[in-house]
Amino acid sequence: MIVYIGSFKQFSTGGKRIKNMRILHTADWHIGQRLHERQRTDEHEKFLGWLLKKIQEYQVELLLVSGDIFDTALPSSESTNLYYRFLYRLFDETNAYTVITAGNHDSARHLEAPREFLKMGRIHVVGLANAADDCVVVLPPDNPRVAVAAVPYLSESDLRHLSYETETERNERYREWLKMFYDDCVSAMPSELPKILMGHLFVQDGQVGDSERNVQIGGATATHVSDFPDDVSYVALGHLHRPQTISGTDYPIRYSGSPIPLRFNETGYRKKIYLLELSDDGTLVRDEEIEIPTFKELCTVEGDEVSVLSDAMTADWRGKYVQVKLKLDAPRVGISDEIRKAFSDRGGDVLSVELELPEAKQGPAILVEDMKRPAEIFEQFYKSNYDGKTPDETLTQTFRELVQMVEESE
Ligand SMILES: [Mn+2]
Repeated sequence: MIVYIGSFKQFSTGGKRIKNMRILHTADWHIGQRLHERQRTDEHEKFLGWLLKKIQEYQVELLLVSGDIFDTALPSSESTNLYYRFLYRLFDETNAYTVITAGNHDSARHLEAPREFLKMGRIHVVGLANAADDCVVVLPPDNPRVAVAAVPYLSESDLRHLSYETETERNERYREWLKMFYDDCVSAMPSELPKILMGHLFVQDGQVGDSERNVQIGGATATHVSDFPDDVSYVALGHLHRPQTISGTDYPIRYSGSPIPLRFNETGYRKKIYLLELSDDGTLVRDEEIEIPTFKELCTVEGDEVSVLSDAMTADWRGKYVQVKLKLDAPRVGISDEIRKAFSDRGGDVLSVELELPEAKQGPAILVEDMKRPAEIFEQFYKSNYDGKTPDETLTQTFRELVQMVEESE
Protein backbone atom coordinates (compact mmCIF):
# COMPACT_ATOMS: atom_id res chain seq x y z
CA MET A 1 0.00 0.00 0.00
CA ILE A 2 1.31 3.44 -0.95
CA VAL A 3 0.26 6.28 1.31
CA TYR A 4 0.76 9.93 0.47
CA ILE A 5 -0.50 12.17 3.20
CA GLY A 6 -0.52 15.94 3.11
CA SER A 7 1.03 16.51 -0.27
CA PHE A 8 0.72 15.54 -3.90
CA LYS A 9 3.36 13.48 -5.54
CA GLN A 10 5.83 15.93 -7.06
CA PHE A 11 5.91 15.91 -10.83
CA SER A 12 7.98 19.04 -11.34
CA THR A 13 11.73 19.22 -11.71
CA GLY A 14 14.23 21.41 -9.91
CA GLY A 15 11.79 22.17 -7.09
CA LYS A 16 9.75 24.57 -9.25
CA ARG A 17 6.19 23.41 -9.84
CA ILE A 18 5.04 23.74 -13.40
CA LYS A 19 2.07 21.41 -13.41
CA ASN A 20 -1.52 22.59 -13.51
CA MET A 21 -4.03 21.08 -11.15
CA ARG A 22 -6.45 18.50 -12.56
CA ILE A 23 -9.89 18.47 -11.03
CA LEU A 24 -12.97 16.27 -11.52
CA HIS A 25 -16.47 17.51 -10.78
CA THR A 26 -19.39 15.16 -10.06
CA ALA A 27 -22.54 15.27 -7.89
CA ASP A 28 -25.92 13.68 -7.14
CA TRP A 29 -24.80 10.08 -6.84
CA HIS A 30 -27.93 9.16 -4.86
CA ILE A 31 -26.39 5.90 -3.63
CA GLY A 32 -29.15 3.60 -2.40
CA GLN A 33 -31.76 4.89 -4.83
CA ARG A 34 -34.43 2.43 -5.90
CA LEU A 35 -36.40 2.54 -9.13
CA HIS A 36 -39.76 0.78 -8.79
CA GLU A 37 -38.27 -1.30 -5.95
CA ARG A 38 -35.22 -2.31 -7.99
CA GLN A 39 -31.90 -1.71 -6.22
CA ARG A 40 -29.34 0.36 -8.14
CA THR A 41 -26.30 -0.80 -6.12
CA ASP A 42 -24.79 -2.61 -9.08
CA GLU A 43 -24.97 0.51 -11.27
CA HIS A 44 -23.46 2.67 -8.53
CA GLU A 45 -20.67 0.19 -7.95
CA LYS A 46 -19.84 0.19 -11.66
CA PHE A 47 -19.90 3.99 -11.77
CA LEU A 48 -17.57 4.34 -8.79
CA GLY A 49 -15.16 1.78 -10.27
CA TRP A 50 -15.18 3.68 -13.56
CA LEU A 51 -14.67 7.02 -11.72
CA LEU A 52 -11.64 5.65 -9.87
CA LYS A 53 -10.11 4.59 -13.18
CA LYS A 54 -10.64 8.08 -14.63
CA ILE A 55 -8.97 9.65 -11.59
CA GLN A 56 -5.96 7.41 -12.15
CA GLU A 57 -5.93 7.79 -15.93
CA TYR A 58 -5.96 11.61 -15.82
CA GLN A 59 -3.84 11.85 -12.64
CA VAL A 60 -6.60 13.88 -11.04
CA GLU A 61 -5.49 15.75 -7.93
CA LEU A 62 -8.85 16.97 -6.69
CA LEU A 63 -12.26 15.32 -6.78
CA LEU A 64 -15.31 17.49 -6.05
CA VAL A 65 -18.63 15.86 -5.13
CA SER A 66 -21.38 18.48 -4.80
CA GLY A 67 -24.02 16.88 -2.62
CA ASP A 68 -26.68 14.14 -2.62
CA ILE A 69 -24.14 11.40 -1.99
CA PHE A 70 -26.90 9.18 -0.68
CA ASP A 71 -30.53 9.02 -1.71
CA THR A 72 -31.82 8.95 1.84
CA ALA A 73 -30.84 10.47 5.18
CA LEU A 74 -30.26 7.05 6.71
CA PRO A 75 -28.60 4.93 4.02
CA SER A 76 -28.58 1.13 4.29
CA SER A 77 -25.46 -0.71 5.44
CA GLU A 78 -24.97 -1.85 1.85
CA SER A 79 -24.98 1.75 0.55
CA THR A 80 -22.69 2.92 3.35
CA ASN A 81 -20.31 0.07 2.65
CA LEU A 82 -20.17 0.90 -1.06
CA TYR A 83 -19.37 4.56 -0.26
CA TYR A 84 -16.60 3.79 2.23
CA ARG A 85 -15.04 1.13 0.06
CA PHE A 86 -14.77 3.77 -2.69
CA LEU A 87 -13.28 6.34 -0.30
CA TYR A 88 -10.73 3.81 0.86
CA ARG A 89 -9.72 3.03 -2.72
CA LEU A 90 -9.39 6.78 -3.41
CA PHE A 91 -7.00 7.01 -0.50
CA ASP A 92 -5.13 3.81 -1.27
CA GLU A 93 -4.96 3.81 -5.07
CA THR A 94 -4.74 7.50 -5.98
CA ASN A 95 -3.02 10.67 -4.75
CA ALA A 96 -6.16 12.76 -5.06
CA TYR A 97 -7.72 15.05 -2.50
CA THR A 98 -11.49 14.83 -2.26
CA VAL A 99 -14.06 17.40 -1.18
CA ILE A 100 -17.56 16.12 -0.44
CA THR A 101 -20.56 18.23 0.57
CA ALA A 102 -24.02 17.24 1.79
CA GLY A 103 -27.06 17.73 -0.46
CA ASN A 104 -30.71 18.00 0.49
CA HIS A 105 -31.10 14.21 0.34
CA ASP A 106 -28.21 13.59 2.75
CA SER A 107 -28.28 13.82 6.48
CA ALA A 108 -25.67 16.55 7.00
CA ARG A 109 -24.80 15.24 10.49
CA HIS A 110 -24.58 11.64 9.37
CA LEU A 111 -22.38 12.48 6.41
CA GLU A 112 -19.91 14.57 8.35
CA ALA A 113 -19.72 12.39 11.47
CA PRO A 114 -16.42 10.73 10.35
CA ARG A 115 -15.04 14.10 9.19
CA GLU A 116 -11.85 14.16 11.29
CA PHE A 117 -11.06 10.55 10.48
CA LEU A 118 -11.52 11.02 6.73
CA LYS A 119 -9.33 14.12 6.76
CA MET A 120 -6.37 11.83 7.50
CA GLY A 121 -7.07 10.20 4.15
CA ARG A 122 -7.13 13.49 2.19
CA ILE A 123 -10.95 13.47 2.17
CA HIS A 124 -12.75 16.62 3.30
CA VAL A 125 -16.44 16.34 4.14
CA VAL A 126 -18.68 19.31 4.92
CA GLY A 127 -22.23 18.55 6.04
CA LEU A 128 -23.22 21.47 8.23
CA ALA A 129 -22.11 25.03 7.73
CA ASN A 130 -23.02 27.90 9.97
CA ALA A 131 -20.46 30.28 8.53
CA ALA A 132 -18.11 30.58 5.57
CA ASP A 133 -15.19 29.53 7.78
CA ASP A 134 -16.73 26.05 8.11
CA CYS A 135 -16.51 25.59 4.35
CA VAL A 136 -13.18 26.91 3.15
CA VAL A 137 -10.67 24.15 2.39
CA VAL A 138 -7.19 25.02 1.16
CA LEU A 139 -5.35 22.26 -0.70
CA PRO A 140 -2.79 20.75 -0.41
CA PRO A 141 -2.59 21.91 3.22
CA ASP A 142 1.19 22.21 3.31
CA ASN A 143 1.60 23.77 -0.11
CA PRO A 144 -1.73 25.45 -1.06
CA ARG A 145 -2.58 25.71 -4.75
CA VAL A 146 -6.35 26.01 -4.67
CA ALA A 147 -9.06 27.25 -2.28
CA VAL A 148 -12.41 25.44 -2.30
CA ALA A 149 -15.61 26.73 -0.70
CA ALA A 150 -17.25 23.42 0.21
CA VAL A 151 -20.75 24.85 0.69
CA PRO A 152 -23.34 22.17 1.44
CA TYR A 153 -27.10 22.47 0.87
CA LEU A 154 -28.20 25.46 2.91
CA SER A 155 -31.81 24.91 3.84
CA GLU A 156 -34.27 27.75 3.89
CA SER A 157 -35.47 26.33 7.19
CA ASP A 158 -32.11 27.33 8.72
CA LEU A 159 -33.15 30.96 8.32
CA ARG A 160 -34.36 32.60 11.51
CA HIS A 161 -38.16 32.74 11.55
CA LEU A 162 -39.62 36.23 11.35
CA SER A 163 -43.35 36.30 12.03
CA TYR A 164 -44.11 39.56 10.22
CA GLU A 165 -42.46 38.44 6.96
CA THR A 166 -44.36 37.55 3.76
CA GLU A 167 -43.29 34.51 1.72
CA THR A 168 -41.80 36.71 -0.99
CA GLU A 169 -39.80 38.64 1.58
CA ARG A 170 -38.57 35.43 3.11
CA ASN A 171 -37.49 34.06 -0.29
CA GLU A 172 -35.67 37.27 -0.98
CA ARG A 173 -33.93 37.07 2.40
CA TYR A 174 -32.87 33.46 1.64
CA ARG A 175 -31.37 34.53 -1.66
CA GLU A 176 -29.58 37.42 0.03
CA TRP A 177 -28.25 35.03 2.69
CA LEU A 178 -26.78 32.67 0.06
CA LYS A 179 -25.20 35.59 -1.77
CA MET A 180 -23.59 36.86 1.45
CA PHE A 181 -22.45 33.36 2.32
CA TYR A 182 -20.54 33.05 -0.96
CA ASP A 183 -19.11 36.57 -0.61
CA ASP A 184 -17.89 35.61 2.88
CA CYS A 185 -16.32 32.44 1.49
CA VAL A 186 -14.31 34.40 -1.06
CA SER A 187 -13.23 36.87 1.66
CA ALA A 188 -12.12 33.95 3.84
CA MET A 189 -9.91 32.52 1.06
CA PRO A 190 -6.27 33.51 0.58
CA SER A 191 -6.52 36.13 -2.19
CA GLU A 192 -3.58 34.79 -4.22
CA LEU A 193 -5.10 31.30 -4.67
CA PRO A 194 -7.45 30.16 -7.48
CA LYS A 195 -10.99 29.88 -6.06
CA ILE A 196 -13.60 27.19 -6.60
CA LEU A 197 -17.10 27.38 -5.14
CA MET A 198 -19.30 24.38 -4.51
CA GLY A 199 -23.04 24.39 -3.87
CA HIS A 200 -26.20 22.33 -3.83
CA LEU A 201 -28.85 24.77 -4.93
CA PHE A 202 -31.07 25.90 -7.78
CA VAL A 203 -29.83 28.63 -10.09
CA GLN A 204 -32.45 30.45 -12.10
CA ASP A 205 -32.44 29.25 -15.74
CA GLY A 206 -31.40 25.71 -14.79
CA GLN A 207 -33.41 22.96 -16.50
CA VAL A 208 -35.43 20.92 -14.06
CA GLY A 209 -36.22 17.22 -14.48
CA ASP A 210 -38.85 15.16 -12.71
CA SER A 211 -36.63 13.59 -10.11
CA GLU A 212 -35.73 16.90 -8.50
CA ARG A 213 -39.32 18.11 -8.25
CA ASN A 214 -39.82 16.81 -4.75
CA VAL A 215 -37.42 19.38 -3.37
CA GLN A 216 -37.88 23.09 -3.09
CA ILE A 217 -36.50 24.42 -6.32
CA GLY A 218 -39.22 26.87 -7.22
CA GLY A 219 -38.17 29.98 -9.09
CA ALA A 220 -38.89 32.10 -6.03
CA THR A 221 -36.02 30.68 -3.98
CA ALA A 222 -33.61 30.41 -6.88
CA THR A 223 -30.16 31.93 -6.77
CA HIS A 224 -29.40 34.30 -9.62
CA VAL A 225 -26.24 34.12 -11.71
CA SER A 226 -25.42 37.67 -10.61
CA ASP A 227 -25.41 36.53 -6.96
CA PHE A 228 -22.09 34.74 -7.43
CA PRO A 229 -18.93 36.72 -6.61
CA ASP A 230 -16.20 37.81 -9.03
CA ASP A 231 -12.67 36.45 -8.94
CA VAL A 232 -13.76 32.79 -9.09
CA SER A 233 -12.47 30.09 -11.46
CA TYR A 234 -15.36 27.62 -11.34
CA VAL A 235 -18.66 26.92 -9.56
CA ALA A 236 -19.24 23.18 -9.05
CA LEU A 237 -22.94 22.59 -8.40
CA GLY A 238 -25.21 19.72 -7.55
CA HIS A 239 -29.02 19.46 -7.33
CA LEU A 240 -30.15 19.30 -10.96
CA HIS A 241 -29.66 15.91 -12.59
CA ARG A 242 -29.07 17.08 -16.13
CA PRO A 243 -25.48 18.24 -16.80
CA GLN A 244 -25.55 21.91 -17.77
CA THR A 245 -23.59 25.14 -17.67
CA ILE A 246 -25.46 28.29 -16.69
CA SER A 247 -24.35 31.25 -18.77
CA GLY A 248 -23.89 34.82 -17.65
CA THR A 249 -20.49 34.85 -15.94
CA ASP A 250 -16.92 34.76 -17.24
CA TYR A 251 -16.35 31.48 -15.38
CA PRO A 252 -18.46 28.30 -15.66
CA ILE A 253 -21.33 27.84 -13.21
CA ARG A 254 -22.04 24.19 -13.77
CA TYR A 255 -24.17 21.23 -12.76
CA SER A 256 -22.42 17.94 -13.39
CA GLY A 257 -25.75 16.09 -13.13
CA SER A 258 -26.31 12.63 -11.70
CA PRO A 259 -24.09 9.78 -12.93
CA ILE A 260 -26.94 7.33 -13.50
CA PRO A 261 -30.47 8.14 -14.75
CA LEU A 262 -32.65 8.19 -11.65
CA ARG A 263 -35.93 8.20 -13.58
CA PHE A 264 -37.08 7.04 -17.00
CA ASN A 265 -37.29 10.64 -18.16
CA GLU A 266 -33.57 11.20 -17.49
CA THR A 267 -32.57 9.14 -20.51
CA GLY A 268 -32.72 11.55 -23.45
CA TYR A 269 -29.16 12.80 -22.84
CA ARG A 270 -25.77 11.48 -21.75
CA LYS A 271 -24.59 11.56 -18.15
CA LYS A 272 -21.25 13.27 -17.54
CA ILE A 273 -18.42 14.24 -15.25
CA TYR A 274 -16.24 17.29 -15.88
CA LEU A 275 -12.46 17.40 -16.10
CA LEU A 276 -10.80 20.75 -15.40
CA GLU A 277 -7.24 21.90 -15.40
CA LEU A 278 -6.48 24.94 -13.33
CA SER A 279 -3.30 26.98 -13.67
CA ASP A 280 -1.63 28.66 -10.70
CA ASP A 281 -3.13 32.02 -11.66
CA GLY A 282 -6.67 30.61 -11.65
CA THR A 283 -7.11 30.24 -15.42
CA LEU A 284 -9.07 27.20 -16.59
CA VAL A 285 -6.71 25.88 -19.22
CA ARG A 286 -8.80 22.79 -19.79
CA ASP A 287 -12.53 22.25 -19.41
CA GLU A 288 -13.81 18.97 -20.81
CA GLU A 289 -16.79 16.73 -20.35
CA ILE A 290 -16.33 12.99 -20.02
CA GLU A 291 -19.35 10.89 -20.88
CA ILE A 292 -20.24 8.24 -18.34
CA PRO A 293 -20.96 4.82 -19.85
CA THR A 294 -24.53 3.54 -19.53
CA PHE A 295 -24.33 0.75 -16.97
CA LYS A 296 -27.98 -0.19 -17.28
CA GLU A 297 -30.32 0.97 -20.00
CA LEU A 298 -33.68 2.49 -19.10
CA CYS A 299 -36.13 2.25 -22.00
CA THR A 300 -39.64 3.55 -22.56
CA VAL A 301 -41.87 1.69 -25.02
CA GLU A 302 -45.04 3.43 -26.12
CA GLY A 303 -47.89 2.39 -28.38
CA ASP A 304 -50.94 0.17 -28.78
CA GLU A 305 -50.98 -3.51 -27.89
CA VAL A 306 -49.86 -4.71 -31.31
CA SER A 307 -46.92 -2.35 -31.59
CA VAL A 308 -45.76 -2.84 -27.99
CA LEU A 309 -45.88 -6.62 -28.29
CA SER A 310 -44.06 -6.52 -31.60
CA ASP A 311 -41.35 -4.29 -30.04
CA ALA A 312 -41.10 -6.75 -27.18
CA MET A 313 -40.60 -9.66 -29.54
CA THR A 314 -38.26 -8.12 -32.09
CA ALA A 315 -35.60 -6.42 -29.95
CA ASP A 316 -33.03 -7.69 -27.47
CA TRP A 317 -34.03 -6.56 -23.99
CA ARG A 318 -31.30 -8.31 -22.04
CA GLY A 319 -30.26 -6.35 -18.93
CA LYS A 320 -32.64 -3.48 -19.64
CA TYR A 321 -35.26 -1.83 -17.46
CA VAL A 322 -38.44 -1.13 -19.41
CA GLN A 323 -41.33 1.23 -18.83
CA VAL A 324 -44.38 0.55 -21.00
CA LYS A 325 -47.01 3.14 -21.87
CA LEU A 326 -49.85 1.23 -23.43
CA LYS A 327 -52.75 2.75 -25.36
CA LEU A 328 -55.89 0.63 -25.11
CA ASP A 329 -59.38 1.07 -26.58
CA ALA A 330 -60.94 -0.81 -23.69
CA PRO A 331 -59.65 -2.36 -20.47
CA ARG A 332 -58.43 -5.92 -20.87
CA VAL A 333 -57.78 -8.33 -18.05
CA GLY A 334 -54.26 -9.72 -17.86
CA ILE A 335 -52.72 -7.42 -20.45
CA SER A 336 -50.02 -6.14 -18.06
CA ASP A 337 -48.88 -9.66 -17.26
CA GLU A 338 -48.84 -10.56 -20.94
CA ILE A 339 -46.62 -7.58 -21.70
CA ARG A 340 -44.28 -8.25 -18.79
CA LYS A 341 -43.87 -11.83 -19.99
CA ALA A 342 -43.23 -10.83 -23.61
CA PHE A 343 -40.34 -8.60 -22.52
CA SER A 344 -38.96 -10.98 -19.93
CA ASP A 345 -38.89 -13.76 -22.56
CA ARG A 346 -36.25 -11.63 -24.28
CA GLY A 347 -34.36 -10.69 -21.14
CA GLY A 348 -36.11 -7.40 -20.29
CA ASP A 349 -37.37 -6.34 -16.89
CA VAL A 350 -40.62 -4.36 -17.09
CA LEU A 351 -40.78 -2.00 -14.14
CA SER A 352 -44.15 -0.46 -14.92
CA VAL A 353 -47.03 -0.71 -17.36
CA GLU A 354 -49.09 2.45 -17.61
CA LEU A 355 -52.46 2.00 -19.28
CA GLU A 356 -53.93 4.81 -21.29
CA LEU A 357 -57.64 4.40 -21.89
CA PRO A 358 -60.01 6.65 -23.80
CA GLU A 359 -61.93 8.86 -21.41
CA ALA A 360 -65.10 7.17 -20.26
CA LYS A 361 -68.09 8.69 -21.96
CA GLN A 362 -71.18 9.56 -20.05
CA GLY A 363 -73.44 6.65 -21.01
CA PRO A 364 -77.22 6.65 -20.77
CA ALA A 365 -78.50 6.15 -17.27
CA ILE A 366 -79.36 2.50 -16.69
CA LEU A 367 -82.53 1.86 -14.83
CA VAL A 368 -81.57 -0.83 -12.37
CA GLU A 369 -85.11 -2.02 -11.77
CA ASP A 370 -85.31 -2.99 -15.47
CA MET A 371 -82.46 -5.43 -15.03
CA LYS A 372 -82.57 -8.80 -13.43
CA ARG A 373 -78.88 -9.71 -13.21
CA PRO A 374 -75.75 -7.67 -12.36
CA ALA A 375 -74.01 -9.22 -15.40
CA GLU A 376 -76.56 -7.57 -17.68
CA ILE A 377 -76.03 -4.21 -16.02
CA PHE A 378 -72.30 -4.67 -16.46
CA GLU A 379 -72.68 -5.53 -20.15
CA GLN A 380 -74.85 -2.51 -20.82
CA PHE A 381 -72.43 -0.26 -18.91
CA TYR A 382 -69.50 -1.61 -20.92
CA LYS A 383 -71.31 -1.19 -24.26
CA SER A 384 -72.23 2.38 -23.51
CA ASN A 385 -68.64 3.23 -22.61
CA TYR A 386 -66.77 1.37 -25.36
CA ASP A 387 -68.60 2.08 -28.61
CA GLY A 388 -71.14 -0.72 -28.26
CA LYS A 389 -68.53 -3.47 -27.92
CA THR A 390 -69.40 -6.49 -25.79
CA PRO A 391 -67.02 -7.34 -22.95
CA ASP A 392 -64.97 -10.44 -23.70
CA GLU A 393 -65.48 -13.72 -21.86
CA THR A 394 -62.53 -13.25 -19.44
CA LEU A 395 -63.77 -9.85 -18.34
CA THR A 396 -67.34 -11.10 -17.92
CA GLN A 397 -66.08 -14.08 -15.95
CA THR A 398 -63.99 -11.79 -13.71
CA PHE A 399 -67.03 -9.63 -13.11
CA ARG A 400 -69.11 -12.71 -12.16
CA GLU A 401 -66.41 -13.82 -9.71
CA LEU A 402 -66.37 -10.36 -8.21
CA VAL A 403 -70.16 -10.40 -7.74
CA GLN A 404 -69.91 -13.83 -6.20
CA MET A 405 -67.23 -12.66 -3.77
CA VAL A 406 -69.36 -9.71 -2.74
CA GLU A 407 -72.42 -11.93 -2.26
CA GLU A 408 -70.48 -14.44 -0.21
CA SER A 409 -69.06 -11.79 2.02
CA GLU A 410 -72.46 -10.33 2.82
MN1 LIG B 1 -30.09 15.25 -6.30
